Amino acid sequence: MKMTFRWYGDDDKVTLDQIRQIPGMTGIVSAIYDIPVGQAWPLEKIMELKNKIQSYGLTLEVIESVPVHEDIKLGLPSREEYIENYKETLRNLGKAGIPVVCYNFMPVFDWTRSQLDYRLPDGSTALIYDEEIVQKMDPLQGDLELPGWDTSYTKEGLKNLLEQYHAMTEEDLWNNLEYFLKEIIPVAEEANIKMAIHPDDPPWPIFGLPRIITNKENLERFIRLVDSPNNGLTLCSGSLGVTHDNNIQELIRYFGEMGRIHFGHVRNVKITENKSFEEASHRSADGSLDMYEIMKAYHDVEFDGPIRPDHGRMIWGETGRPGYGLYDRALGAVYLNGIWEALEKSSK
Ligand SMILES: [Mn+2]
Repeated sequence: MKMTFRWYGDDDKVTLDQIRQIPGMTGIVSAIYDIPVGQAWPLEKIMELKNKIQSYGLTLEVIESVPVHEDIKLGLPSREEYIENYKETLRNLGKAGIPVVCYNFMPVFDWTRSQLDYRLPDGSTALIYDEEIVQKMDPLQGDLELPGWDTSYTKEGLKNLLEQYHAMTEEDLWNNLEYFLKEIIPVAEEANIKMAIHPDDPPWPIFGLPRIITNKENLERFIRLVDSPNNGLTLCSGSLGVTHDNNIQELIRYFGEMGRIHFGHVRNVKITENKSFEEASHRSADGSLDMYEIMKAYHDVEFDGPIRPDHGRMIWGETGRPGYGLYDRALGAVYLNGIWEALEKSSK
């Protein structure tokens, strides 16, 4: 297991200098943020990112993410050009020696929450999701902006996009995903890159849009679309773990044994009622997931890839990007490293 930390580049309030001081931290998860979705990433920019991270004694372990253009998800004729660009990006990442690429296939909206600064009893703030509130939201009314959302759409553009998705079934989305994978996985194989799809967050349909990377059955179906070791998963405990229907340690054992987990997002989440949840500290007792069992599953399948703490609360008066402050994620990393040390020593 390699402990890594997400870093949003030079605009991130959290610096590489701070990240390198977290005990046991060895790797960085990052991306290039100033290239429009769908365009190819030049090798020079990738090398610049990689070298900068290395100059701090850290390794660029994962690109999170190379975003997939909506036209690919919609299966429009223009997808051909965007898929070619995606392949070029993968070839360049391969030349730079980047081992893992995370991406997702969620229509329009990335991870969705109803509130970003919900106050917990101890005074810290966390991201929460209330299904009842989200049900009442209308993205076309423009009455909300959330971090995963691309706010560059005009109202007209968003309306048009949503209409196209509303005309699609889940099977259509599966077909478009399969088409994409059949094009890019052979390139990933040649470039020696492990592709790691991130599950949908939350793992059920929102705003009437299809969502498919949601549970064991669908993860299995995904793996079989293109049966290659380079076609794998980002196992995100906090995304899949917001429903009792998903048993995270079982998923880690099952897909880990198959060698198809290429990246682990490890965080806790507290299920408050059906389809609603609060993000918690990483500690088992603070949420609904058993982090010891999760780390034990990774240990038992001899997982040697990167994992990272995921969203943290805002604590100690820190301000900044919701979910991505320094302090609580650093505590999470050290906690997970502590569990790992105990697993290592007790298994000898
Ligand atoms: Mn995640």
